[in-house]
Amino acid sequence: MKLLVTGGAGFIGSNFIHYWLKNHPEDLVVNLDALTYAGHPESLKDLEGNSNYQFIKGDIADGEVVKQAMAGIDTVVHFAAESHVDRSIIDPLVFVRTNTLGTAVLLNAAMDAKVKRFHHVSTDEVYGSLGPTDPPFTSETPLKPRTPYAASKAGADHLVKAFFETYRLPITVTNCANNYGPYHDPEKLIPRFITNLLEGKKVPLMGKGENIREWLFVLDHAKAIDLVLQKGKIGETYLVQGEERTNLEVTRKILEVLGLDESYIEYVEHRLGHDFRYANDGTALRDLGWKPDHTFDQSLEETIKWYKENDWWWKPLKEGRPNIDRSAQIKYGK
Ligand code: NAD
Ligand code: TDX
Repeated sequence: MKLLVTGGAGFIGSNFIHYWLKNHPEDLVVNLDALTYAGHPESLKDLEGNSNYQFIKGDIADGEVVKQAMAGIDTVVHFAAESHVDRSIIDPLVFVRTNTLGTAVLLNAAMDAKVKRFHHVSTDEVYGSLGPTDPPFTSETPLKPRTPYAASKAGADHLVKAFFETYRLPITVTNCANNYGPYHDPEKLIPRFITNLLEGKKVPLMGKGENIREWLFVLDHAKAIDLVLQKGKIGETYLVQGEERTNLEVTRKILEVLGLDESYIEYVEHRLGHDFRYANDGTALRDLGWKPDHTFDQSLEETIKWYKENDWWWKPLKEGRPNIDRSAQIKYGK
């Protein structure tokens, strides 16, 4: 099989490529990535010289580049996106361009190239925010995004579905819970908190840490996509479930593993429009045969160990990053 992976230099994409070449060593993987601030080629440096791996530096919103990258491809796995909610609050247009327009450009080229499958990697955030006792999202839940990031991803989800309904492009979609694991950019909650603590700094926990997310180890997400590529129904959306935790529970677990106390928590203001809770009904995927290999507590410990042993990877990424906390968001809003 010849796979085009978009956004393969990012967190989930790089883990997916490692997973794929380990489990399908006969396949060819072409990675199309623009190498934005979130693209880290070092995450794939072990693949240098591997004849089953090719890298193309390019923008998914550039029709010419995409057309060339799509030549001879039978399966597309589309990860490329702007992915950080806080950044989307201060710079929404780049999210619309990459996440929505970029997906449309890819879909168009996939039609022309007559690919056998276009798999779109989406997020549970497109369904909006749940209250504490609401039932989890299902694939029938109407999209109700509340952040510029989620809205730009919801636009992409709609386009993917429209290309199936209108042109019968053979698509599948996964909407996944929050991932964690190695090569996760230190702007996101778990790697930010681990790396701050490894540097002796406090961790900025929004509100009282009461917001809830579901967490899934990144290789279990890769395994879910693999299964959907093999057994998923064309045109279908599959939700990928994780383990629910409040942000305070996640923070306490990281502190416990590192042997630190709660004086390292700095309570800060919520991001604008902070979604309270996401939760997914994973029945359809479990019915296909998926179950995660990793538990949150154990894999979080392994992830912390990875960050301890790989500061060469994350230290340079923390230097000179812009301030995107609530005060910067309010300033943009005015
Ligand atoms: P990431 O920010 O770590 O990586 C994104 C990658 O896309 C980077 O390598 C970046 O260089 C590339 N990219 C950005 N704009 C591009 C463009 N215009 N053209 C080509 N490449 C471009 O993101 P991630 O956390 O790995 O997320 C990957 C996908 O999974 C996204 O679509 C995201 O919406 C989805 N998702 C993420 C999570 C999560 O917890 N991280 C959960 C569910 C779904
Ligand atoms: O410094 C922080 N302090 C804090 O309290 C950060 C970065 C986050 N938080 C809170 C906000 C959220 O309630 O932690 C929670 C998780 O925040 P993020 O790591 O920014 O993730 P989230 O907003 O939930 O979105 C993530 O999961 C779904 C990914 O970034 C998305 O790309 C994915 O679609």
